[in-house]
This record gives sequence, C-alpha cells and structure tokens, in this order.
Amino acid sequence: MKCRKCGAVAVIKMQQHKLALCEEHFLEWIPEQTERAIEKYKMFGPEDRILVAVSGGKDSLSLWDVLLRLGYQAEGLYIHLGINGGGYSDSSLGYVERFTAAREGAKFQVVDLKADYGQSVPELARVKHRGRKPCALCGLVKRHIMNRVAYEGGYHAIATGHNLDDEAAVLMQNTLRWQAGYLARQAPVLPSVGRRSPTEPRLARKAKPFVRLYERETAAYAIVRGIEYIYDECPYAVGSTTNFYKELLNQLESHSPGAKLSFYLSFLQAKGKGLFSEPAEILKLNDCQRCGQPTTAPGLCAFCRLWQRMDSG
Ligand code: Q46
Ligand code: ZN
Ligand code: ZN
Repeated sequence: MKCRKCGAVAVIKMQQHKLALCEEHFLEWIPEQTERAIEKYKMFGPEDRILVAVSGGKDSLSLWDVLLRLGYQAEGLYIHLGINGGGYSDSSLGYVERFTAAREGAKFQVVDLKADYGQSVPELARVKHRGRKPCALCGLVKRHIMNRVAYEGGYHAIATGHNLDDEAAVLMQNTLRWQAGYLARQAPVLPSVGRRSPTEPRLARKAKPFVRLYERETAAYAIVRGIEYIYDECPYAVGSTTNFYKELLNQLESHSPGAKLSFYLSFLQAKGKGLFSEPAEILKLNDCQRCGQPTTAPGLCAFCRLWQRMDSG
C-alpha cells in the first residue's frame, strides 16, 4: 500500500475516500480536513478565543494539537468528574498535563466537581439516580460547566472532539426513535444563545471540528503524532448504547465503505433543505434564576435544580 501523494509506504488507508497516505502526508491531511470543516460550517476564525474541552482521550487531545498547529487561540478545559473514586479522572488529567507540558504556550484550566461543587459525578448519581448509570447527569454537568467557563472567560466558542463515529451513532439512536427535537439540534456547530448584550452570548457557540473524521483516523493521528492519551474508556462508557451503535455502524461500514460518512452527510444535506426544523417553542428561553444560563424551564435550570435537590437531601 503506497501513499497517493508521494508513493512512500502508507500508514493508513481510508476506504471511504479511496485514499492511502504516508506518515508525513497523513499528518498534513488531518489539519487540512479540520480547517475545511471549520470553514465550511463557519465554526470560528483566527481572531476568536476557543475553549477546547479536553478529556485526556485521543479525540480531544488530537483536536487541541491540530487547532494549535493551525494557529488558533485554543485553550483547554479539563473537568474533573471524580470517576472511579477519582482514580480514572486523575489519570486522565495526567495525560492533559503532560500534553500541555510538551507544548509551549498551551494553557488549560481545571474545574474539579468535588472540590468546587461538593460532589463527584458518581456521588451525585448514587443519590439522584439510585445507582443507575450517571451519563445523562454527567452530560448535564459538563455542558453547564463548559458554558459557565466559556461565558466567564469571554471565549467565543467551545470546541469538542466529537468525531464522525460519535455523531453517526447519536444520529442512528435518534433516527430509530424519530426524535425530531434532537435531530433538529444535532449539527456540526450550534450557535450561541441568549445574549445579555450583543457582544455577550450567555451560551457560547459549540463546534465539532472533527465531525467529518472517522474515529480510527483521530486515533491514528494521535499515534503518528506521538500524543499519549488515556486508552481506557470511562468505565461507564463500557457496554453503552452508543458503543453498541458504533459497532453496528462499523459492521455496515466494513460491508459498504463510506456508509457511515454518507449516513451523516446525507442527514446534514436533508437538514439543509429544511427537514427537522426546530419547533418554535424550543427557542423560548428564560434566564435561570440562580445561575443566569438560558433554560427552557421557568425557574431554575436543570443543573441548578440538581444541586438544589442535593442541598435539600
Ligand atoms: S464521562 Fe460521563 Fe462519559 Fe463517563 S460518566 Fe458517562 S458521560 S461515560 S463521555
Ligand atoms: Zn506521502
Ligand atoms: Zn441554573
């Protein structure tokens, strides 16, 4: 297998693009593709400050690396969720720290849920979810904290490492149930919401610059680039429904290369033509009485209600 660009030995073959590349050209191709997605979906520009949500995994660290190489003002945010008695979160944080230590000028901040708010995600789930998987609650907590940090720090956008496999799996779950509201909101970029003033969005724009890259490509990028990342998934992700759909889509992909990509891109095209437009009532937002973040609820947002319930036992 030879690199299409120079004829050297290829390190990766991407069937869906009928493209094989050597190490050097693959390391060029990933940033090129990322830049294209940023421009195509109008995610952000070089003048914007970007907050990259980093977990210590391959996608978010590769994304941060690529954004820095492309010259974006990208700063990291690590949210310590206290997973596995804190052990899993501590080791993930270690990868983020080593990543930044190796890159001059790479800045990041940590929000520690237990230290800053009083409870870790598993502790919250134990009380509020009676031992059920904490993922829904964890997602809520992460979104809230990302928004708060982006707002307080004056960041223009939040960038996350979601790749095409993540998006296609979510799309499949939503499609199988025809979840029109979720389908309407699934997009490579979500606009900022709820402005206090024209220059101060209450919820920052959210962007997924890796949305057109397969998971095996982001993993290959991390390996070829020499980025060390936490290999083990969060223990709560093991056996998750999302992983089940990823496997299903991979079976489809091996039978029909490009199926995952066209499933997702055709969805975006259909949306572009007006399918799944957002119902008007979803757009009516109030300011949370406690934290000020926009919410569809009349009083407190879901995050503040969660902590209020904790406070009242
Ligand atoms: S971190 Fe949180 Fe994920 Fe772990 S508890 Fe679930 S949602 S699986 S991306
Ligand atoms: Zn080459
Ligand atoms: Zn709130």
